Amino acid sequence: MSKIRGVLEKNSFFLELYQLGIIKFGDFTLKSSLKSPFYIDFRPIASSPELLKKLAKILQKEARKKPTDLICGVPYAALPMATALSLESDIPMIIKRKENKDYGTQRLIEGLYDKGQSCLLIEDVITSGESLLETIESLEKEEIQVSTILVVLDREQGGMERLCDKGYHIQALFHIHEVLDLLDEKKLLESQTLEDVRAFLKETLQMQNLQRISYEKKREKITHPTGRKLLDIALKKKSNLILSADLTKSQSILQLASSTGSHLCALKLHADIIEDFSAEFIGELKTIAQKNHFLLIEDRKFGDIRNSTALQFYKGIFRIAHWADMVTVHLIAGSKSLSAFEKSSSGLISIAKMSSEGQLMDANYTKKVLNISRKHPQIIGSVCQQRIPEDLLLFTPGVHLEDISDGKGQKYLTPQRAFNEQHTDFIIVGRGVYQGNDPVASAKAYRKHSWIAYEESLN
Ligand code: S5P
Repeated sequence: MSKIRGVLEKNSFFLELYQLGIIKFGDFTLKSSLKSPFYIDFRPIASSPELLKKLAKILQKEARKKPTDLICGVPYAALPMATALSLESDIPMIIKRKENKDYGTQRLIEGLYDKGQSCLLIEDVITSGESLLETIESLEKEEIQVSTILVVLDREQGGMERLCDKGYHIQALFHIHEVLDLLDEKKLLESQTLEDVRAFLKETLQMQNLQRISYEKKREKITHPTGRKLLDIALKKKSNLILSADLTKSQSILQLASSTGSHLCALKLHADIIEDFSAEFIGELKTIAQKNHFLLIEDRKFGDIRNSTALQFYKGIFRIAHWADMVTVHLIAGSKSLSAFEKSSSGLISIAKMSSEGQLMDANYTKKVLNISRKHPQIIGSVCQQRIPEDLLLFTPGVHLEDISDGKGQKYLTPQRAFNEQHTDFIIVGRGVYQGNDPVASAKAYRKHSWIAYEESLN
């Protein structure tokens, strides 16, 4: 209910912005010299304290999700927005100069800050992301770390993807296609104008290859046989659901696996939480997996030096190497530690950014993990909270049909958001399935919603 209220509030806020004249339709030439049938200009918001306050409140809701030391706005249009957010949140602001002055301190960043502090960056509109990158460069020169970027409106012309590819955590409050749908619903646009703008957006997307790619196309980019097998299963079963069977008794896991198996493309275990783990249990689980056509993932999150990792993978009571089709790995010990897996046919899933509140993987770390993952022949994809390069499979945990939190630091998003905003390939769902009264019905619902979300995200 509160989610619906949130959407309605956001929509009515946008309509007020629209009345202020922030979007104009006609023939325009953008900063990049690209011709465009619409133009967005947020500067008039500075003349409306009321709307600025409302925007600050919406931004604050998002900003609260991740602590930050500083706030900065990309000059100039985002300056009043950053100021309003600073007043709303009590977080100090710094100012990026557009031009360096040739007198006084010659600083590009004004205000009080310390090296190593984190900064939330605000941008009004993103097109190519060029202005954002300029501001980021100045901040990083001062050793200020950009923790999150909040954009008010995404023109959907490649900027978000560019920043994501560079490993930054970026989020937009509004996307132009949603805005067009809203204006259409309120009958505020002529149908010809709508058609022209939609055609323009589609064309620029195609030009830049920004639409998410289908599983069939993805299959051509993934070289590891396990990655391909997973995609084949997804296509055959029309399922991109990975069930996280975080139960502690082997019988409960076997029961869950056989009752929900026909809806899954993979089942994920934490072997070390199973109180009565045994080779027989794994044998039975393997049989269920083969019968129901799904793969097994061990979510071990390996992260030690090569020698210990190899022992943890091959030895001990779990003997993971003998049954796991895929395992999760942290790259914290460096890429050489991955040679522990070189003789195995298991696919590796790297952890590039976690879904828990306050997690410590910053943009730079994520960027390095993704770079290593792209080059490593055994890494089939990554766990991350944002779009990643399309030659990797994206696995998204922290998915729930409701946009909620578990009250223990897990941040959830819906399948729709995971597929449309992050272009995920597979969702990982645990409690959303096994904790309800009817896990089979839940697995069915997640499978259905996620497949629809995947198909929608192709358009
Ligand atoms: O960042 C992460 C990475 C993983 S693999 N966040 C996660 O939640 N996970 C795992 O996904 C987590 O260990 C758990 O097994 C599952 C999510 O479970 P849920 O019950 O919150 O859906």
